[in-house]
Amino acid sequence: MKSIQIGNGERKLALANIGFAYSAFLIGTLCGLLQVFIRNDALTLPGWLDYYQVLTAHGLLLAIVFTTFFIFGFFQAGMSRTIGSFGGKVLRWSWVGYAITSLGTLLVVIMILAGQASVLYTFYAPLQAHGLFYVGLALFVIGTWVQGFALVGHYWVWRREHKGELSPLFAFMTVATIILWVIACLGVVAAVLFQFIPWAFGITDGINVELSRSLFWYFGHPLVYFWLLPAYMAWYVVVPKIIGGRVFSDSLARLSFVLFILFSIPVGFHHQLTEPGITSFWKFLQTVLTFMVIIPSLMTAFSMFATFEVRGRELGGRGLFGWFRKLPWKDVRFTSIFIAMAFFIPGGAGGIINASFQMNEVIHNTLWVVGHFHITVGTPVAMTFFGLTFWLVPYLTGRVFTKSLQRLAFIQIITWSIGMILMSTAQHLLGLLGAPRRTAYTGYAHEDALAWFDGVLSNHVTMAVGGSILFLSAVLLVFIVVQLWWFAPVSKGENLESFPIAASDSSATPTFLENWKIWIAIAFVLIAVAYTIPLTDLIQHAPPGSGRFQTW
Ligand code: HAS
Repeated sequence: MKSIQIGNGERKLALANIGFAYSAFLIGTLCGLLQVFIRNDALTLPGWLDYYQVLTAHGLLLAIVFTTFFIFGFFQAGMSRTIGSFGGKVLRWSWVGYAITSLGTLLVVIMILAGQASVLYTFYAPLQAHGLFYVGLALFVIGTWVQGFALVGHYWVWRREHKGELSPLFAFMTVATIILWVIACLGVVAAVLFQFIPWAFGITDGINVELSRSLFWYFGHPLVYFWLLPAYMAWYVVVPKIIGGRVFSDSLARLSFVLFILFSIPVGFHHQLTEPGITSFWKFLQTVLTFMVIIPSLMTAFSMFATFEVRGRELGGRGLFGWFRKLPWKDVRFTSIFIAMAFFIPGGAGGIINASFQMNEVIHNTLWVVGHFHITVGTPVAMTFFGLTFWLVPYLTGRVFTKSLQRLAFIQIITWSIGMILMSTAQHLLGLLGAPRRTAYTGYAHEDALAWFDGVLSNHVTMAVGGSILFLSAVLLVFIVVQLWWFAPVSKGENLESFPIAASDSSATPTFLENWKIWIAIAFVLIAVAYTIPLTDLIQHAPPGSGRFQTW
């Protein structure tokens, strides 16, 4: 099928988002490299740079800035491809949103560089950053809302013009992800506007610490699905096209996204299982809901295996696993995302361990959690984004993903995988032995604690070697992006890169799946059940507000 090329306005917009994402990626990964060397006692930072400053920049630039900007670039390109070119209004508002998000990011980064905000990406009170750091965070969220609402507006116009029709799967999933994001952000917006900003500017004296943490995690857990769902969009909609297949089940795909809207939010307490201010009943309830949010991921796993098997058998694969060999392993756009999926099997299993109350006691606040998020957001999500980058940037710049760049892309994904296996395995094992997260190098003058440094894999050297390979891989990726942006040959005619969207048969899909009012209403009911009483409790029985602490 000849590809529908993207309008010039959306092209520039998507490129602006992706460009911002990769700039943050490069600086963020450099900060990651510094982390592993400091923990290994191989590096001492100069006096003007602090471990927690670097860690804050690392977390924010990679987990928040890289992901969010990339996601919006992907959404904008895909929405224009599936439901048509943006009108002038959508485009204008998207640029306004982009400008606000960028301004917020710059403010946050300036505050971190100035040494005024070494509070890590969770910005837990009573650590206190400069007030402008929180203003920057608020602007960041507002900017994403504006960009998100512009896309929803575009979708709304399409639905008005296609009454009674289900929207294309990509558009459905984009809107579901934006709904999830907007509802999730309500928690962090409340904390930033009503607690942190007045406190940081001296308008209020104290802060209710437990309330601020609970509002953060109300946001913090669905945040991980805001990262994951665009990756799932690629798995459901892009990958089947790349391998020459179809979406396995349109209704299953839509249902899994609806389940994320329902169950990803009322679960934040599973990040606070060790905190005393919340009674065990509410922790239990939110843990049960956490197990519900695992279901759509299991549905996704089933759907992916089915997609691969159906396609592999169409290509002549025989026997139990013959179909597996028929998949297009030489196509890096597929292989990268397949490896990303494979990483999510241990990543997801680790999540189930974390969510289990007794086991959480063992791993909470240890390096295990750092290992967990590097094989969830750091590989399944990030490597899916790399896999998308390989064709999305040429699609937007009109250049060719040449054979030599494809070879480099293979080296990039393999080195990323090796680096991640080494680093995250060491982190998981060190965490099980009790090594704390968020701590610079320390001698731990006790022989049991020193054993952390001795294991074959469970040592800080392995972690540093993995981290170094990851950094080299990141530099290679940025090199590929630069080539695809400015230097690769310009494509002509049949060489033109297309945006792969697989056919999805929605003839048997129930239309109520696209009745957003039902899902938003149920989501709010579940949130009210899970949060009203414990949050009221935290407000009514609040201890005296905490003062400001700057420990750096
Ligand atoms: Fe998590 C902590 C529980 C998923 C990210 N998580 C974190 C933190 C981050 C994070 C950043 O309950 C640290 C936050 C901080 O700074 O303190 N997590 C879960 C659970 C899931 C889960 C139950 N997490 C994610 C995802 C993330 C992410 C996704 C980012 C994108 N997590 C927790 C808990 C904590 C936590 C506690 C707090 C720990 C503590 O005490 O601090 C589930 O959603 C996971 C379900 C997933 C699956 C996997 C399905 C597999 C699929 C792949 C199929 C593969 C195929 C390929 C088809 C059940 C879909 C075939 C391949 C072959 C090789 C054959």
